[in-house]
Amino acid sequence: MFSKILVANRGEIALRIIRSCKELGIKTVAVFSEADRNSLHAMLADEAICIGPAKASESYLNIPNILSAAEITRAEAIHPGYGFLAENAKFAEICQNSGFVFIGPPPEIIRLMGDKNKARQTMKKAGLPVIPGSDVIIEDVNEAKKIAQKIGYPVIIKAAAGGGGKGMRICRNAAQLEEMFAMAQNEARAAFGDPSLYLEKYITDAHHIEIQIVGDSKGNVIAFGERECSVQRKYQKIIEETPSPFIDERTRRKMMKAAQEAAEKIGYQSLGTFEFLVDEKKRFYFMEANTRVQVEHPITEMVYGINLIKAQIRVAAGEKVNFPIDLEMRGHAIECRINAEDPETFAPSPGKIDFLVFPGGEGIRVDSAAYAGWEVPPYYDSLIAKIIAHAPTRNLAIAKMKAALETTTIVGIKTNIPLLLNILSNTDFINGKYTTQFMEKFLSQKVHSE
Ligand code: MV4
Repeated sequence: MFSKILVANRGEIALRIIRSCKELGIKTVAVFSEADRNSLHAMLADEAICIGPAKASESYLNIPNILSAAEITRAEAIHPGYGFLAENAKFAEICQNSGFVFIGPPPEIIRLMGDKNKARQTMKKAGLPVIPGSDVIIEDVNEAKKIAQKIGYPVIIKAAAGGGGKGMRICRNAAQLEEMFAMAQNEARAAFGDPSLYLEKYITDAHHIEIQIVGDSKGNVIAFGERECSVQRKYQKIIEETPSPFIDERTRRKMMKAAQEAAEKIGYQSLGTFEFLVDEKKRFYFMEANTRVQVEHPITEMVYGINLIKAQIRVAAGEKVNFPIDLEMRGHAIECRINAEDPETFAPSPGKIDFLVFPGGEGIRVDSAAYAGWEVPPYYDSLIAKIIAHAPTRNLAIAKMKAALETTTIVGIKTNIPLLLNILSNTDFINGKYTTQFMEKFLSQKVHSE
C-alpha cells in the first residue's frame, strides 16, 4: 500500500479522498490554487502546497506544478478526483513516466474511452449492444444526412472527444441536421481541439442508467447495481438514485453481467462507470464509459455499505478486488446535488456563506467542503454540497431527503434547494415515472403554473 498520496483536486471530492486515505493509514498532500487558500481540503490534508493562480488552467490543470508538488513531498501516487486531469490520458502517462502511480485506469484505457466513437465500437465488439448509428467519424453533412436517412429521425450528433453531453445536438429532420452539423463541428473543435462527430438514433423518453464496475490488475471485475441518472438539466445531473424505480431484477442482472463481461474482455482496471440508455421496452444500449471516480458514487456506497475510493486506491496499489462475498443492495439511496446557483435562472451564485447548517441523522450523508465564513469562488463548478439519504424503501428515502433539505440552512448565497424540494414533490418523480425528458417537462410546467 502507498504511504503518501497527492490529491490533485479540490472541493468535496478532495475531502472524500483525504478521508479515505486517513482510513487506510495513508498520508495526504493537498494542492490548492490562490483562490482556495482557505479551503477545507488544504486544511485537512497532512501537507498543502499552492500550485498557482485561481484560473484552473494555471493551477489544477498545471501538470508541471502538480508533479513538482508530488516530487517535493515524496508522494508515491496521484489521485486526480473527477474533472480537471482525471480523464487526461497524457497526464496518466506522464505520472507513470515520472515514477508516480496514477490512481485510475492505465493510459490506454483512458485514451480508448476518451474517444467516444472508438469506445462505442470496442464495446460493441466486446458484446455490448449499442444504439444504431454511424460506425465511423462522419466527415461532412451529406454523409450525415445519408446515415440519418437510413437510421431514421430524430438523430443525435455527438462529439467523439466529448462526453457528458458536451457538443451534443438533437436533430428532428434533415433541415435541422443541415443547420447543426457545422455548428457542432466548430463547437467540438473549440472545446476539445477535435471536430470529430458521430451520429446515433435519438431515443426519447429513455432512462440514463449507469452500472458501476471495479477491476483489478489481475483481470477480476466486479459489477454493482445500477444508478438512475435521468434527472438532468443541460446534461448536468441533479438527482440520482439507486435502485432505479424503472429497472427490474432481471434487467439489473443482465446489465451487470453484460458490463462485467465486456470490462473483463477489454482488460478494464480501476473504477469504471458504464453509461447505458434503457428504452421503454427495457432494452439497454451502451453509450460511454467514465474512467474516474464520480459525484454520484455515494448512492452506490450507501446501498452496498462500501467505499469505492478505498477500493480504487487498493486496486491501484496492486491489490485484488476484495469485497464481502454477500455483496447485495440494501434499501434505497438518493443523492441531491446542491449548487451555488439561482434556482430560477440557474445563474451561478458565488460569494461568502454567512451561516451554514447541514442536515444529519440516521441514513443521512453530507459530502461538502463548505463552511460558514467560506467564500464560494467563482472560478470552478458550482457544486457546494451533496446530500445523500439512505432508507429501507424509496418512499422513506424521499421523505428523509425532504426533511434533510428542509433542515439545511445556507445563508449568503443562492442555492438550488428550492428547486430540489419542488422536484421531490412532483407526482411523476414520487411515482418513479420519469425519463430523460423529466426536467424539460418539469421546468415548462413550472413556468406555465406561475
Ligand atoms: C442520448 C440520449 C438519447 N439517445 N443518446 C446525455 C448525456 C450523455 N452522457 C448521454 N446523454 C444522452 N444520450 C441517444 N442516442 C439521451 C441522453 C440523455 C438526455 C437527453 C436529453 C435530456 C436529458 C437527458 C438525460 C440523460 C441522458
